[in-house]
Amino acid sequence: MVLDEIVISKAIIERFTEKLLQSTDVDVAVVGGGPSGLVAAYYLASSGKKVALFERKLSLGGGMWGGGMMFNEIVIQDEAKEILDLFGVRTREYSEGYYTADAIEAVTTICSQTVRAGATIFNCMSVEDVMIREGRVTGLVINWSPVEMAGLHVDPLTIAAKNVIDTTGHATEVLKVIERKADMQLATPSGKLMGERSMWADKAERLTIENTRQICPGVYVAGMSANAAFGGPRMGPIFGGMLLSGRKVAELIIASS
Ligand code: 48H
Repeated sequence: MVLDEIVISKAIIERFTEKLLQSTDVDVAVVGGGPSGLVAAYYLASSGKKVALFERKLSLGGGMWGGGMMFNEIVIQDEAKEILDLFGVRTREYSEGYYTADAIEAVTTICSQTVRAGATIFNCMSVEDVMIREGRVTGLVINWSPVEMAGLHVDPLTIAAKNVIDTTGHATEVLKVIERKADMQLATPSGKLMGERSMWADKAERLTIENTRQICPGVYVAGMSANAAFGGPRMGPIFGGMLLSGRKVAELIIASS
């Protein structure tokens, strides 16, 4: 067989365009491909929702690759073990209620299962704005991350989404845009972004689940972003809360539709 570079190019362009066109109108748009976003996308796609996930970086996985301080092992607690079991990520008990998993196995396995469940993942794409109609967020404004990084003046494209999930981690990027540009109250005690507090693993892990909810019409918040939005503390390198939060936000969206 003689390989033809033009066939290769056309295959990529056509197949990618198919994915992008199919994602111009989705049930759920997930912003951020860290553990909470990936898990949310997995459960939503598994339940039959049309899901697109946008990740700024080339690689998915967010803060999970590096475990704690680049020691690439993660810790999860008892309650989250069933989620890693479901994905097929192997765990080892460290002491009662604490389990470890290889960070690389966790990221790659969760990512692969999420794509196979039917979620469409766009890497190297950043969400820079939202679309609002009649007091509800109805879509996202997206652009290539290298455009953002180079500061190029290139206009973005837009996709429609019945629900948006901010799983952008510490940065709460979608919520920051909403706070800056829209006259919208967030469902926090102050109506504004509260900001993340200092490390307290036990409290933070519980609050991550509690703070996983709809935060304004059309937008849910999950993962680290939920704690940063509601003024909760950080938890350090324990990832059970992120997995449980991803599952909870998916359940909330499934129950509401
Ligand atoms: C597209 C974006 C945008 C944007 C950001 O940080 P993450 O891993 O998020 P979580 O909440 O799933 O997990 C948090 C965890 O990794 C962590 O940091 C912990 C447990 N910290 C504890 C502590 O004490 O420090 O992933 C968020 C992802 C990243 O990959 C970003 O690149 C991406 O979102 N992202 N993608 N458009 N505007 N903003």
